Amino acid sequence: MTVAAETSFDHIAAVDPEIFPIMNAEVRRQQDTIELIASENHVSKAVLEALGSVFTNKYAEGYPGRRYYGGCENMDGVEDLARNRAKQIFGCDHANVQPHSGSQANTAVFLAALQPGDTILSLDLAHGGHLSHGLRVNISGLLYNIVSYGVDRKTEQFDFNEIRRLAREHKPKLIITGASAYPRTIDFDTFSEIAEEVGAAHMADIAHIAGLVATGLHPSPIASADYVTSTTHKTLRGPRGGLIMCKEAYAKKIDSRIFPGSQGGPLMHCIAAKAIAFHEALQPEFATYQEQIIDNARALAEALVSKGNRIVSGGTDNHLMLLDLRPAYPNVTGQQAEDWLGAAGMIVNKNMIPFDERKPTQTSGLRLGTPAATTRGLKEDEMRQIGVWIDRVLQSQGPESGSDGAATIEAVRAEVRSMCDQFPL
Ligand code: DSN
Repeated sequence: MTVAAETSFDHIAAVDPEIFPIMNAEVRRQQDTIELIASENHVSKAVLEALGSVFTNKYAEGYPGRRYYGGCENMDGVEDLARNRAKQIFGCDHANVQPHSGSQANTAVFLAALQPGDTILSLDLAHGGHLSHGLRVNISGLLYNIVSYGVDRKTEQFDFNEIRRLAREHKPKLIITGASAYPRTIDFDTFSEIAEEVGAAHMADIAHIAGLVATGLHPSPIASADYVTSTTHKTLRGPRGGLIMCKEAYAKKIDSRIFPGSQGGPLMHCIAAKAIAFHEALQPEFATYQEQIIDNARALAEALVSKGNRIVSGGTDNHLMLLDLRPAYPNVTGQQAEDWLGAAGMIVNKNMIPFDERKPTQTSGLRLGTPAATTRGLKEDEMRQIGVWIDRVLQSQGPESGSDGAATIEAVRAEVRSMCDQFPL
C-alpha cells in the first residue's frame, strides 16, 4: 500500500488560487505531524484516486440492476464489487455500501427496526458511546426513547449484570453496541444473548474496530447481531463513508431504508474507493498492519504508564486508549492538553473519561489511537518515544511546572518533525 501525500494540485492552482495554498498547507500539516486521533487514517493512493475520479459525476439512485437513471453499467460494476468484497471480508449475508457515513448507516437501521418513540438501550456518550447512538439532540435522541448503559465505576469495563438489569427493566426494542472510545474487547455475543432474552434487536456499530474485526483480531458480531454498521475510514483505512451488514432476511428492508428511505443518489466515487479499500483489506499485509496497530497501542500505553500516567481500565485491547490526565497532571484539562500537544506536532482529541467531572468542552481525558501512525510505518520504538514526548509537553506547562513551557513545545516540535521526515507519507 502506498500512502498518498505528495499530491499535486496543479489544476486547482490554475483554477482557484485562493483554495490552492490551503490545500497545500493541509498536505504539509499531515506530513509534518503525527496523527493520533483514533478515528483517522491515511488512505492509499488508489483510494484517493477513486475519490477524485469521474464517478463523482454520476447519479445512480437505486441498486445494481435496478437504477432510476441510464448509463449506470459501470456504477453497477463497482457497487457489486464493493458489496461482494464486504461480504467476503466480514462473512455477512448482505452488505449495503451506500451509506454516506456511519451516522447514516445507523439511522437506516433505526428506520428498519424501530417506530418513533421506541426504546433504545445504548452506551452513554460520556462512557465512550457515539452521538448517533442516542444523543438528545441527534436524530436518534429526538425520535427514540434512549436508556443508557455505562461502564462499571471500578473496572471501567462493561458490567453485564447491570446491562441485563437495565434491559429487563426498560425492555428496549433495540440494543446498540460498539463505541467511539472504549479500549477493551466488546463481548458482542453476550449483548446478543441479552437482546434475545428481552426481545430486542441487536445493532453492533463496529466503526472503530472494523479493521480488527476484518482480520480476526477482535471477535466479530456478524453471527450474533441482527445488524452490523460501520464506517469505512477508521481502522478499515478506506474513504470516508458508511456500511451496513445484515442477515438476508433484513436485506430488503435495510436497502429500502437507505434508498429511498433516507438518502438519494449514492456517492459512487466513494463506493468505488470503498471497493478498492476492501480489496486492500483482503490482502495478507492488511492483517500484519492491524496486528501492528494493537502492538503500537500497547507500547504507547505502557510508555505513558511508565511516566506515572493512568490509562482508563488499566490498558488497551484495541487501537485506542483513554489517558486520565488527573493523576499525573492535576491542573491540565483535555482541551489544554490537545492544544499543547497539537502545537508540538502530535494531533490528539480531548475526550470525556467515565464519570468525568469536567465539562465535555474541557474534559479530564485524552483519546489516543494508533491506526494512522501505524499506516505511516511507526512501530513500538517510535510509540515509546511519543509517550515520552507527550509526558514532557504536559509536565512542562503552567507556572507550577517551573519550566519554560513554550521552549519545551518548540524543542519537542523539532523532534516530532524529524520523526515525520523519517516516515514520509
Ligand atoms: N467522530 C468519530 C470518532 O472520532 O470517534 C466517530 O464517528
